[in-house]
This record gives sequence, structure tokens and C-alpha cells, in this order.
Amino acid sequence: MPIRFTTSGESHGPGLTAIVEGLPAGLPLTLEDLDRDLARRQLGHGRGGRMKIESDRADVVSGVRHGATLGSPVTIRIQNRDYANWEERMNPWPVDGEVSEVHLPRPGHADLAGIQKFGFADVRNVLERASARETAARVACGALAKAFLADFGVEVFSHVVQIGSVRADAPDALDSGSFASVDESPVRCLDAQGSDAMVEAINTARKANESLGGVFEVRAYGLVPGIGSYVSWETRMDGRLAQGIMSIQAMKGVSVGDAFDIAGRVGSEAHDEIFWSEERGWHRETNRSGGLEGGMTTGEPLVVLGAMKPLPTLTKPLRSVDTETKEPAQALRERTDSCTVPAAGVVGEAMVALVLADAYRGKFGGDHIDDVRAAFAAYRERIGWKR
Ligand code: EPS
Repeated sequence: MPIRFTTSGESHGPGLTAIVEGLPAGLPLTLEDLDRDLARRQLGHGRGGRMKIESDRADVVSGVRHGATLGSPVTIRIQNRDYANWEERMNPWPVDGEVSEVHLPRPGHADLAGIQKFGFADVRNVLERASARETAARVACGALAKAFLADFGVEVFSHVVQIGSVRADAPDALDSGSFASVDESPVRCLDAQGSDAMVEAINTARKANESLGGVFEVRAYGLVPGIGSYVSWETRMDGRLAQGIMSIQAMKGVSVGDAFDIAGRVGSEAHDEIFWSEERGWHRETNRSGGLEGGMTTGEPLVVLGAMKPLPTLTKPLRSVDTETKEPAQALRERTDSCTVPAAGVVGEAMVALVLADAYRGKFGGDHIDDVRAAFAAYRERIGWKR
């Protein structure tokens, strides 16, 4: 049974819903597992006024009983507290008052192509769903995937490595312990100096009515080799993870390991030589591949980076056109965030966890978590995996 998930909800509508299918029965869960990541996604220097209104909580309404999954679809609801301020504008049903339409598409957002595609006059019909508010629902799904992966010793983390033009060097040897206090940095950056410089860059941008993008890195530790496959294009993990990351709002680039560096190196400096020892079994001294070879996990940490563009809702509006009059106009100005790269890292964790959890489900099968554990143990035994 693959893990599938779907989300629904508009940014200022009554709320978000997520349904996750394919988790085995008997997986222990706590509400804390879900709410912790929802709260982490709301963090980060550069958030706008909306985050003061929201306080995201997961309301689980199916698929879980007494703290364990039932094997049936898990449904999660997250309330949009801001709906109280939008009840007239976003009501599912006709309202008495006049609701003004938005006719000023923002360059960089889904607005213009969205109204063309669906035949809408009101840009709000597009922007409400295109908004990254939807990522709260994905993070809730990702928290379930993380709980499943944790049962197999897999942990997924993220940190921010660039905001605007400020790059921070992560410490050389990262391990799962390195991320213990990453959320204490206001930009979720592991380097203290880099963190300060990023905060500064966001403050400067905000004062200038600008927004900033950046780059986050997601790492997964504890993966066994051979997850994913080289035999068909859609089973290759590089492609599946790339889709997961690139499907996040405002993402414009992805890299696995040192991809863009490797592209400029000679072959002998681009790969990870293979070693074997009685104590460690198969291992590598480098991890330029980002933990994937031939579309499969190698057993080294998975390293995936996502590049995010600056948010396109600007208080310094760009040139656009009024879609009704066709006259030149300034793009819609709305309350917005100035930088959400720290939050995007948490969403990246969720997407990576969902892709990995699906691949684990595909490989180890089973209906109850004990079936999955047994298949996993048999596989580790067969390949002599020592970690
Ligand atoms: C978003 C715009 C902002 C963000 C929102 C995504 O909301 P608003 O228009 O209400 O100020 O805060 O993100 C969230 C609400 C969230 O939970 O992440 C956008 O246009 O994408």
C-alpha cells in the first residue's frame, strides 16, 4: 500500500484538511508529534502579521484510535483562525454585502495564469489556494510520515544555509545530533554568525519593502541502502524527492548532495569511494552523492537542498495590468511575510519524509506495523546492514 496524501483548504477559508492513506495499523502516534511540527513551521524571523493570528493545531478526526493508527485513512483538520476576519469575503455561501474582487495579478504568483486557466474574473479565487498556507496541511501529513520512519530509525532534519545573498557554512561533519537546537536560531541556521547576518538581511529587506528567498537543506539519517530503484524512471529517488521539494510553493530549484558543484568537477573528484570493514560494513568517506546512487539510497545520509524565490507579494508593488480595464497598474499589495525560508525548511522535511515513507512502505509492505518491522529486519539481515 503506497502512502498517499491530499490536502484541501483556502488560505482565508474556514480551514485546511489533510488525508493520509497507507500507514500500517498499530503505528504509535502522539498529538505532540503533529503539533510540534505545526508550531515549528510557524517560526522564523521574517514572518508577517498572519502568524500572530494563527496557532496551528491538528484535529485528528479519523484513522487513529487511542494513540495508534488503524490502517484506515487519517484525516486531520487545521482551523484558519483568520477566517473570523474573512467570513464575508471567503464564505462558502452567498453573502448579503458587496465583496470586492481582486483584479491586480502579482508577478511571480499564480494569479494571472490561474485566472486564465480557470476563467475567473476575481484573482482571489486563485490566490487563496495557491497560497503557502496549504503547507500547514502538508506538515501535518509529514509528521505522520516521520513517526512511521522513526520506527525504522530514520530521522529527518532541516536547516537554512542561505537567505538572500547571505550564505552560512554549516559545520563540516553534521550528524543527527547537530540539529538539536536548530529551531533556536530565528532563521533556523546552524551557524551563529550566519544566523545574525541573515536576520540583519531580513530586517534590511523589510525596511525597503522587499522580500528575500534563500536555500534550505533537508537531511535524513538512518536510511538503509536500496530504498528506491534504478529499474524504472518513476522509482528513482532523486526524481521523486525533486518533485516533493519542487512542489512546495515558491521553490525554483533543487539539488541532491553537491550536484551543482559536482557538475564542474572531474569524475575522479565527483564520487564517493567504496570501503568495507568488519566493524562498519559498507561505507563511504565522502557523501558528494547526497546519499543516492542509481536512484537508490546508499545508506549514507540523504542530503537535498531547495532554492526558494523571494515571495512575490510585495509591499513595494511591481508593474502589472488591471485585468478588467487592461490598463497598467500596480500589483496587489497585501499583508505578507518578508521571508519564509526557515518555514520552508520544515515543509521540506515533511515532503522528504512523505516520499521516503512511501518508498519504505513500497519496499517492506505489510498491514500491521509488526509486519513491516519483520520485513525490515529480514532485509537488514540479508544485506548484512550493521548500522
Ligand atoms: C501567504 C501570505 C500570508 C502568509 C501565508 C501565505 O498570509 P496573509 O495573506 O494572510 O497575510 O502568512 O502563510 C500562512 C498563512 C501560513 O500558515 O503559512 C501567501 O500568499 O502565500
